[in-house]
Amino acid sequence: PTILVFDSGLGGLTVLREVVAARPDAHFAYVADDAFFPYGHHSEDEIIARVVPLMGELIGTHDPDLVVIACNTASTLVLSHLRAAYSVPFVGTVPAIKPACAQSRTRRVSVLGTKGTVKREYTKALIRDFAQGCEVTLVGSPELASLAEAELSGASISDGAILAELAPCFVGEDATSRTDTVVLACTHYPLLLDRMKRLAPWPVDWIDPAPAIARRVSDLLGPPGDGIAQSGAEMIFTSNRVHGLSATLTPFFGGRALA
Ligand code: DGN
Repeated sequence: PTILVFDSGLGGLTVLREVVAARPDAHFAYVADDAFFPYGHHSEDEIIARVVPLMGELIGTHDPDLVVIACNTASTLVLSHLRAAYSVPFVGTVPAIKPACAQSRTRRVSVLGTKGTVKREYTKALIRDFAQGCEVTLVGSPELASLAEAELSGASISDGAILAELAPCFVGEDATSRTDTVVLACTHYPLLLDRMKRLAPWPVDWIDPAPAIARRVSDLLGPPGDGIAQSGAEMIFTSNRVHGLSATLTPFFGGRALA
């Protein structure tokens, strides 16, 4: 099968690596719409007008059996439009509020996403339906996705710049009532997870939805067919920049060179 994984930038690679691990029988095309990055800075109308026709072109080019929208900023807005327009199955990436609230002991959860994601009606509905009595703090980060891209491209990002984006997630003083779970509601953020763990004022559980997305993709595809040769090829496409992509991306695939 062919799986198309789509994000505004390179954050969706944190989803791609899980899906690749779950489905080594599949062929992957990863598309970063970096000409329009960061999506978090665009209006809802602009994102819909950008992504819906672009997806039509990508489906025409790659003929995928399934599409993963590896971007919360887009998924919380365009999934319903995409499903109405195209018959291929879509798996979205949306804030993991339900599992976070189910596991929080202090009943205090923060959702760290782009400014777009945290103000979406979709996100508010997830809180209404799944907060299960938890207090949920929405933190819209203006810069963290761009900082993650910069770090991935080899720039040095200061601790202070990361901490400034992260600090509003940490609410409360006392260990029995303060934030104990942070939802990574932007696919770029796991790229900075090691640094965020070090900078956090106290330890919390970080919820990365990528493994759950990979399971969902695998369920939808069904068991690998006997006759399918392992392709393992990942093709990376971007709409704007010319990357030194292969060097940047090699660590995502266990050092395997990219096709
Ligand atoms: N990676 C995207 C997300 O999950 O929301 C957003 C990145 C961006 O465009 N700011």
